Amino acid sequence: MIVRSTAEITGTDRDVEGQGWRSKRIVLGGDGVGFSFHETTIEAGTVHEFHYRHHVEAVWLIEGEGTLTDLDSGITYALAPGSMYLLDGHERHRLEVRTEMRMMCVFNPPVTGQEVHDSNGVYPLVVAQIGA
Ligand code: 9YT
Repeated sequence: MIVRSTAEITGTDRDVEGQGWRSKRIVLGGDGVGFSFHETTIEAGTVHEFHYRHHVEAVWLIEGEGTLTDLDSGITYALAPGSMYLLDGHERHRLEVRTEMRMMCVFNPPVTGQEVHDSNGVYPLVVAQIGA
């Protein structure tokens, strides 16, 4: 059994920051359980495009509101606490974050923590600040 707290992860190499987002990788590939588990927070007023070419991801939104656009289909969804989206088709997607979002994310196969975001199929792009 593995027991961890976010306090143990904060400020370590499992606590990763990008432009407008921060992610605490709670479970990683090295834990050997077939998925990774992350707490991601994304700043209010930012817009992000993500594409996980080789991973399936489920995201459960705990706090914050905004919109999600499936860039493959063009469909836009409102997101609020309790929303879940599952990228079961490696969809390119855009997140527009109206109020700071806190979300729990599961990846299969697991993120190892060594990914460079422009390789390995993980492509987060900060597109803009809303209103900038
Ligand atoms: C919102 C989202 O897709 N989060 C993914 C995890 C995060 N980008 C990370 O841990 O690198």
